[in-house]
Amino acid sequence: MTDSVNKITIALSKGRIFKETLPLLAAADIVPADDPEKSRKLILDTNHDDIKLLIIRATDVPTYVQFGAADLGVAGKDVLMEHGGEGLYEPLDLKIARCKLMTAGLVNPRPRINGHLRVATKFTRVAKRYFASRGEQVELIKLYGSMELGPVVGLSDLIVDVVDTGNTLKANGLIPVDHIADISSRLVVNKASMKMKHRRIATIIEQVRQAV
Ligand code: PRT
Ligand code: MG
Repeated sequence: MTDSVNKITIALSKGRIFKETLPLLAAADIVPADDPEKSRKLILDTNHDDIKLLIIRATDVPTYVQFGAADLGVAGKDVLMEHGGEGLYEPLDLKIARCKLMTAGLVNPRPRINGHLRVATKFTRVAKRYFASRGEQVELIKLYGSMELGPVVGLSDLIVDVVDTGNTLKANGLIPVDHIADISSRLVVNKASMKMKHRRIATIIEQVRQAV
């Protein structure tokens, strides 16, 4: 930890989060030396010797920040809700990568079924909480992607997934049913880093806040 105390590591995922976070980081004078879509590097240098970016899977960002492998990170609220947020501060809504967390199925209202509805999703914790809060018993099926296929092939009655334009649902014959939450990406901070590196992190948060 001694040599890392003056360094700042920021965890980001490729794709929409990276693209939409770039201008916000630039406002804090943090500019990556490589484009993660072109480079195979998982650790990117920046214009500051002591600031590095980690390029990881979107769902892994809260884990890296929770355990202090990254001081800061950017993650979707969907991913944070599923992770639970232990060990993290969430000081800033970046208002990027907006979408909605929804249930969807072949029909709306939902089918009446004898017994439990089957729900396929990668958001099993969120789904469990959501249906429990409505007093509904469901059987959860964990998937890692392409959830839209679930109801089409009879794997499940419903899915829980993030929806933006709704085109993916439509293209697969699905209809949005319940709105669970509005989603945007959040800046997250490791709790120990916030204490140990307070001045630098507070400055970054403030500069990014002004750019949002
Ligand atoms: O791709 P990977 O498995 O590594 O992870 P990921 O899919 O979680 O990462 P990524 O980069 O695709 O998404 C990162 C974050 O962006 C998510 O955690 C959300 O907070 C946010 N976001 C915003 C979205 C979308 N919009 C979105 N449309 N994440 C995913 N999608 C997908 C959705 O799952 C569905 O398959 O796009 C499809 C729906 O889009 P529409 O426009 O057809 O409705
Ligand atoms: Mg994706």
